[in-house]
Amino acid sequence: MYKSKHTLPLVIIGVIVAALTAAQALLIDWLPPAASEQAGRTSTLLTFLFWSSAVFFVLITTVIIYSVWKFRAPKGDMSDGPPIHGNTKLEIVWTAVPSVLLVVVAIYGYIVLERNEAVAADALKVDVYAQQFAWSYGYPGTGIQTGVLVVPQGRQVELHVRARDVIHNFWVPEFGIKGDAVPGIDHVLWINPTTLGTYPVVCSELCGVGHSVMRSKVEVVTPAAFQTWLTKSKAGIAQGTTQSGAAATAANAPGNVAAGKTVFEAKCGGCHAGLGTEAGGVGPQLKGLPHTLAGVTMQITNGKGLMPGGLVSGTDMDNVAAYVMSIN
Ligand code: HEC
Ligand SMILES: [Cu+2]
Repeated sequence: MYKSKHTLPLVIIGVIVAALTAAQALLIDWLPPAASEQAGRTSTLLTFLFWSSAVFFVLITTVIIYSVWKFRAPKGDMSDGPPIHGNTKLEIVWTAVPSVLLVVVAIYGYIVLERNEAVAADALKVDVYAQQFAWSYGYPGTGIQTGVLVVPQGRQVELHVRARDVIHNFWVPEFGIKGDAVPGIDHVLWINPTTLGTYPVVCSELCGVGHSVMRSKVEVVTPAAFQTWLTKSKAGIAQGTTQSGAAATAANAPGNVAAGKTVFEAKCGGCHAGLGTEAGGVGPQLKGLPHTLAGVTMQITNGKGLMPGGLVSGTDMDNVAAYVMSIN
């Protein structure tokens, strides 16, 4: 019934805008592959939101482009346009359609949130500590403190995110989850890892001069590998505290440079570039500085300036100090 001279140009413009929009939508990898149940749900929701927005974007842009071109004022025309007083039918349509869409989005969003935050009875609790400019993780009841988050595949992880200084934000893009780390608040996030692999942990809240290097890693391993890792780490701690030199393996004996390099990568690499051998990080290049073992140990224990103290202790401390001495 609205077949008019406007139809054909509108359709042509619409097809062009739709093609450009679809090309952008489809050619760019907007999201990393989902590695958790939560990420699967959130990306489906995002895809739904994206395509709903794309449809309206195409409709509205098409009408705007056509109107700007077709109904522009002729040169020299300084008069007002013809007075138009509302259009009830149109107004009902543009109120009703977005209202329905908003209700749909609200319900869908609620369902996703509810499922993403469903707590499993056997959830693994892990403490996440954010500080300028490093992440560290603790496994309650085990004494394990690490610079890399290790979690088992297929079991829910309950992360208790806390900040030691200013506000940070814990974000693993592949998990589809992020959450603020706020001083004084225990912010709980739930993740059900589905895919084995190593993913980046990113701070996504501007937290100071080292914000962009505040990164760490999360490793999703098989449940069996996780058990092995737990047992090994616990044994390492026992050896570290009891100083039972005889039982210490070469890999975690005090002053082991190779083990220290691993510690350095996890705890110090965010600020000291190139594993301490390069300039350009928040912290200075360590290679080539006239260090003494006592000085290095003191620096790590107490911190200085922007470098926080207490990042490592025990065997890790001996090893990382040995590593720093080795690159002198
Ligand atoms: C949050 C960023 C950050 C982290 C993490 C960090 N450092 Fe530093 N580091 C610094 C800064 C900044 C300095 C310079 C401090 C100053 O002199 O004001 C520094 C200085 C040092 C120095 C002294 C260099 C000199 O001038 O002699 C050593 C040694 C050192 N860091 C080792 C480490 C080790 C080992 C770790 C890991 C346990 C580590 N740092 C973690 C930022 C960091
Ligand atoms: Cu941060």
